[in-house]
Amino acid sequence: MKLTIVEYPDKRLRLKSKNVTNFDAKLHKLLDAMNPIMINTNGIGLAAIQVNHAVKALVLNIPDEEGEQPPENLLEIINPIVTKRAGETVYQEGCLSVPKFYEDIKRFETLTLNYQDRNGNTKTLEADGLLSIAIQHEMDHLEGILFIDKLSYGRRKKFEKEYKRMLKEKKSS
Ligand code: QAP
Ligand code: CO
Repeated sequence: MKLTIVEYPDKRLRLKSKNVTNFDAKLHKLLDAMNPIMINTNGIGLAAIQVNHAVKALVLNIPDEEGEQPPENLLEIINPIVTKRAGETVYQEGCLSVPKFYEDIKRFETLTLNYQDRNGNTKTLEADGLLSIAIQHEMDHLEGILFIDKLSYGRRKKFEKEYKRMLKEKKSS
């Protein structure tokens, strides 16, 4: 399956993703294709909507202490629901769909999540640290929300100006 990353300001990023109902070969193919594109583009998390599939599927691979992302650390999350959230944390986030921009975003510090794996088995996960932040970022994608939507008016304006300039330079090069 050939996938490409959908980039801001593409309107497809605003679609609301639908629940996965069939845990079939088609879903497995999508997940199997999302993992390498995330790794090869230096990502730590990717939602299916970012590769033009509006379904509630995420892949995550948080780098270990050596900064490595071995395949056994891959986390596939389908149909997530947050059941608990607590605390507050700020982290400089980026997004594969908003290349080259990083901004401080406030998130919950810890979460408890119910989700399904690729075979439809129900799972529970308690997350903190970067995993918790990444899950919240990716779950926002399922609602059509980007991290830049959480910026103050002033910082959003500054982002739009810089991003437009970058797109222009990209076009002319
Ligand atoms: C979401 O983001 C995230 O601009 C995943 O040029 C972000 O993988 C979760 C990336 C922060 C937790 C904390 C961004 C790669 C990757 C770029 C990513 C870029 C190349 C972003
Ligand atoms: Co993102």
